[in-house]
Amino acid sequence: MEIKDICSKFKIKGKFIKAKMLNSGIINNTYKVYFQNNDKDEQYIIQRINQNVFKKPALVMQNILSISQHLINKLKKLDASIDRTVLHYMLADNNYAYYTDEEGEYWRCYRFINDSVTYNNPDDLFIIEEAGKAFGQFQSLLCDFDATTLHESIPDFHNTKLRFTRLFESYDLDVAQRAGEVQAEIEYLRSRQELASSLCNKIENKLLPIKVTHNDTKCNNVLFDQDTNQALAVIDLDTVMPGIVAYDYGDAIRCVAATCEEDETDLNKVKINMSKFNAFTKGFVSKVKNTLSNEEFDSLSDGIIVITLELASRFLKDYLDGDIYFKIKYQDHNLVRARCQIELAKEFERHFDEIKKTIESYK
Ligand code: GN1
Ligand code: MG
Repeated sequence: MEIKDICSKFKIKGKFIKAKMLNSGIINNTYKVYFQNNDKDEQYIIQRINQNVFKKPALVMQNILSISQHLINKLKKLDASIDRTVLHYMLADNNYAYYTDEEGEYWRCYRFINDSVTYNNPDDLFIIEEAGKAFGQFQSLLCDFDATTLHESIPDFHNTKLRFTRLFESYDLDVAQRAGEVQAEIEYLRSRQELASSLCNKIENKLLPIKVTHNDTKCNNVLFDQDTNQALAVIDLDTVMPGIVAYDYGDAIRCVAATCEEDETDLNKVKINMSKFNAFTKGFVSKVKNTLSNEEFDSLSDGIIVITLELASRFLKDYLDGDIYFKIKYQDHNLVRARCQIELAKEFERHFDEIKKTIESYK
């Protein structure tokens, strides 16, 4: 089905002009579509939800709508504008916030926020601090949302303990005959298994509270105003689920403080930029500090390493399974990604004391 035909299933006003595929994200397919409505140019985002990853897309949409409504209510109470700070989903003809095509694919559509931009790997510390504030505010606005009412869109998404077990199972099974190439990586991850399990253990022992978490806190999931660079909205709410704050904070730092892309091949370039780490942490903590317990605060630094180890284990498992989960651009892409994340985890370990002190200093 053409994107134009998909658009016609949603209650979008005006005339379809064109569609452009966007290359962000390694899970869903995303298009920007251009409409003309009474001489005004209007843009929307159309996305096909990846059902290999999200088994129950309708429930994912239910999560997104209830979270968005909560954000809208809270922002209104704060007298903040909701026009550009929350995504507004378009209803399909059947009044659902998604359309299912003949092949059973799920599509959704939301209004593109005017004059907004995203940044993959920004260097500007103002932008990074803004990203920290955006994810911190997201967390604090949702701290009174009952997380148990959310559908677990990907079960055990951040169950790092289980992720490790599954990695070692894939290694033993070796369906793609690649185990021979990953000895060093497996050895390193085995040596970090206990550390990687530490936050799961705290959850099991009820030392960390379960809250609403975003679970994909990459910088490019924040929209910024293109003129002022102020953060506007947090996007990509597919993986909003019950979780712990340390994973959201950790994942953001993993992404924003690295000096390279997630799939850097030259491991000498995999470093942490402490100024970027500082800027994000300052913004994030300023928004969450009144909502976190001491235990939660303490877990933030661990979150950085644990999530990096977790992603390394996921990339490596996918490589061993024959690349069935993440989209790849070349044959060894998942192995390259895993190696890069392992190097990054080592970097975080080397800077751990400084990281801990900095977080404390913003408390
Ligand atoms: C995936 O597709 P994207 O970029 O939104 C993944 C995240 C990973 C990320 C790594 C549902 O997110 O968990 O951190 O790739 N999302 C899912 O780039 O698996
Ligand atoms: Mg995502």
